[in-house]
Amino acid sequence: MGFFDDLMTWFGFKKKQAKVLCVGLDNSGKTTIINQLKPDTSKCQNITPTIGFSVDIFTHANLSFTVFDMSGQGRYRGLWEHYYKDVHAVMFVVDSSDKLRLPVAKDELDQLLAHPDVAGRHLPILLLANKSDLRESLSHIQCSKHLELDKLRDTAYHICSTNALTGDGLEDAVSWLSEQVRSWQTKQS
Ligand code: G3D
Ligand code: MG
Repeated sequence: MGFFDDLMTWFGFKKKQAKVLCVGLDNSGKTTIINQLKPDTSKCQNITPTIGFSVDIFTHANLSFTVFDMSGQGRYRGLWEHYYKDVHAVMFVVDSSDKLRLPVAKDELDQLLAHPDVAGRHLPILLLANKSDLRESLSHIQCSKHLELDKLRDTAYHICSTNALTGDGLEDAVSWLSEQVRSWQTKQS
């Protein structure tokens, strides 16, 4: 933190920063979701597969979210865990129409949830069952069963269906996240 940031914090001018890690398999819709959440002026029209990761910042409900859109491509998955200790919440995106890869998504989620920097810190987890517009997609309840979310203990989680192309479901999802981050930060301070 620089001198100016120190001063801003000292005088109470700075918004509480919430860092949200956005992960999920490739093609689940992470970039499209983040693009929907950003203000209109910073939206990009052509979405290309993320190489490595990119960082995006947006504000919602007075919280500033720093979202690391980590690439879900296999060789980059090992990068995710280096960010766990610095974030305040995790957004996990699942392609609800990709039944074949749901077990792979579950495996990634299980590894994430078991990580000491996630499990030990009781980070709130927002799961997005994305691509709800597709005829073959599973409902968020069906996804929840496949991911065995009922087995989660000591973790505040929420799963909802989203359509990243239209933004349907995203507002509710991020409102939940804001609330959780706020109460998580209050408990930690
Ligand atoms: P990623 O960042 O997780 O890898 P992207 O995924 O955001 O790049 O999205 C991958 C593809 O899925 C894109 O299509 C994107 O338009 C599409 N997509 C994302 N969200 C939804 C959704 O809710 N519904 C539907 N129908 N499609 C979605 P392309 O064709 O560009 O590969
Ligand atoms: Mg991407």
